[in-house]
Amino acid sequence: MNENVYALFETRFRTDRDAICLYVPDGEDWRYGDLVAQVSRAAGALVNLGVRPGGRVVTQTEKTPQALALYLGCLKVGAVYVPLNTAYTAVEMEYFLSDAEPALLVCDTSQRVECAVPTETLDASGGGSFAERMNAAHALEPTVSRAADDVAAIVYTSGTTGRPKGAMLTHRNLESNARTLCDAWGWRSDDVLLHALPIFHVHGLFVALHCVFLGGGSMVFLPRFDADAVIEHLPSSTVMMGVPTFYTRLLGHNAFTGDVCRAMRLFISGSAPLAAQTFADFEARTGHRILERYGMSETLMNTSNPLAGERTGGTVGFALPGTEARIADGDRVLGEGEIGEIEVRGPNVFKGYWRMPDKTAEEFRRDGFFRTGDLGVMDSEGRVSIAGRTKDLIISGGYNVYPKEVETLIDEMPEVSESAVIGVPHPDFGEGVVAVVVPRHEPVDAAMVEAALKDRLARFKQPKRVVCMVGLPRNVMGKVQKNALRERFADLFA
Ligand code: MLC
Ligand code: AMP
Repeated sequence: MNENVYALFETRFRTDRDAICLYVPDGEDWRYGDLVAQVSRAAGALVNLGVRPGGRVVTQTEKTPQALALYLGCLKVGAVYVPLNTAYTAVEMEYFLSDAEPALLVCDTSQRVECAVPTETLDASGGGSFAERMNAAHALEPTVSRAADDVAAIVYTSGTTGRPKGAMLTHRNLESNARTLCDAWGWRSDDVLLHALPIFHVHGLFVALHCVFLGGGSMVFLPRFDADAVIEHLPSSTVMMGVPTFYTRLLGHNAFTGDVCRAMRLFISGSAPLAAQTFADFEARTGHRILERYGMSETLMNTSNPLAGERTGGTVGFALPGTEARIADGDRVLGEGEIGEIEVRGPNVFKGYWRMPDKTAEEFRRDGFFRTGDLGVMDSEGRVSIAGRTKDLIISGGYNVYPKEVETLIDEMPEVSESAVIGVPHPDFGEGVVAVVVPRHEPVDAAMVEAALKDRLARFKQPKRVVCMVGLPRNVMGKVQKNALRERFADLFA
């Protein structure tokens, strides 16, 4: 049996050929028949370019229907899809390309760099050399056979120490989570998903798209989150998924009213903590209780508040069916009400880190549970609340920023003696990146840090504020006390 997850999607697409799949504002809508045809052409183009089953295809492209066809085309030919944030600089890309050793890179023309990897372009307009190759290619059939355990995608997540790690997600991971979420969120064939997330992270790519691919319905395919555009399309949508920043930005708009949400049945939030106040304000404004769920690149979705039943602000709900969740402290599994690390096990949990067997082994317990690095607590009914992180990580607007990566670059500045990068409350991004810098002699300002990081670090990772101190607070072991810094600078963005 072919366990390629695209084979499953394709069966559905073919039965719904005439139904609209993508509503594309300022562009042509795509029916499922169009999608199938374009995916088969993308697959043909990939094979013509020498992509073989198991070969990696790295993409750094804007969000277009053609980019979607490229993603599914990779699945169809049995290749491994490796999506990357469009904000990454050429310097950051170099690492990903050397680590993934792809057979092909597809990027925006403006981001094309000299490199040894065969490169094609796909632009925001849907044009570019890859689009031309798609048009010229013969449709490739049938979908290449894959086993459930074969890798379908590698999603890079940064390490708290060292270089980013590629999480290998299998066809089974993608399929099982898609089925679980369709079921848990009551996906309907008449649902219209308002899709405003980027498609280079698991939230916008797998969680959002796969519900539509498997469960049916259509999506309004917005190139990015823009509050005005979202408000314009909400009245014709039934479901939206977003990071908390989407919801705080909508609440900041007078035009965002209960009436605008009249056709909506479900708002889902994840990727970062949804403030209890946002949950309450949203309900007061619209009558909708946002459904919060919890996941990560390595595990896809782990827990969710219920569709029917009590959705509680400040919690991420129950382990999804098929997924086990527990709270642990080292080898000890903790009881209700005790705070510890969240560990998960199930068909949603990834296969391991690409070419990093040691790192993989470190993150798994002997009984197969994966250590998430998130702190949580479980109540007597099994409802999980996130209580913090064991990993030194900042989540800004749903994007992860690893302080270590930023500190390393700041510490290389000749003017800097040492630095500590922290996240503090930010009204728009949830957490804002702050660099606390100890200068060698003269004060160091934001412009100097910005100049040093400009070409080396994606913009969203760069500090939004730089403050100078004569020394960093340390404990008796000599470790920088980031908690003290976070407290001291808690009001920086207030
Ligand atoms: C953009 N900027 C950010 C930022 N996004 N800075 C910090 N954090 C962010 N998230 C910067 C830009 O570089 C720019 O800087 C300025 O802010 C404005 O840029 P913009 O392009 O106008 O921003 P905008 O398009 O409004 O983007 C904000 C956003 C976007 C929140 C809409 O970041 C977004 O779509 N986030 C979603 C992330 C996501 O999908 N996460 C899922 C991960 S998967 P300047 O200085 O140049 O002006 C995961 C697992 C799970 O976590 O459970 O889901
Ligand atoms: P990523 O590595 O980009 O997939 O980010 C995964 C991380 O996002 C998790 O380990 C959590 O720290 C965080 N996260 C995801 N969903 C939630 C949520 N609902 N509440 C709090 N944190 C979340």
